[in-house]
Amino acid sequence: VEKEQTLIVVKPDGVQRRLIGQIIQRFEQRGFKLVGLKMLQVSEDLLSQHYCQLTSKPFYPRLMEYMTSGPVVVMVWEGHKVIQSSRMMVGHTNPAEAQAGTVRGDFSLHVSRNVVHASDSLEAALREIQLWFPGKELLNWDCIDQYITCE
Ligand code: DAT
Ligand code: MG
Repeated sequence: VEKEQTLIVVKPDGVQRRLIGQIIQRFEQRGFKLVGLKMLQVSEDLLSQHYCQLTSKPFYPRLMEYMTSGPVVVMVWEGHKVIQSSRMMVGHTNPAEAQAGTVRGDFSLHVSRNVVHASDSLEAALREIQLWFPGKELLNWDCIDQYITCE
């Protein structure tokens, strides 16, 4: 059974717009397994570590402001090729270029309010999961249909 995991964050605009349920539904429907979930007001410290590769970008201050403007919902999803698949499900960083059928392509218009985060590589996923879910917060549970979705 494939144990690949990725970090998905419903950003403050997604929470404000009551999109949490629809986003979770897409990942459940696809067949992925939820192994961690929490709602929090993210600290600037955690966020600066999360976006450490972007600190020199001109949009970085606005990104920090946006991401700390309200609560977020952060999740870890597990399953076969979940990192690549969830990037496809989330869509292009800029919603104007995101395909219909993706979260960003269906729910957003502008890159500075793009509803959701998804880890972009195995290294990023490992790093981000460790950052947002330190210790032993993730659950290891058996899903009865995992022979369908994970092998
Ligand atoms: P992604 O979220 O698709 O992985 P990223 O890691 O390059 O994209 O950037 C992280 C976030 O920063 C992105 O979701 C929205 C914001 N961002 C990226 N490029 C931007 C830009 N040109 N203007 C404003 N915000 C931007
Ligand atoms: Mg990214």
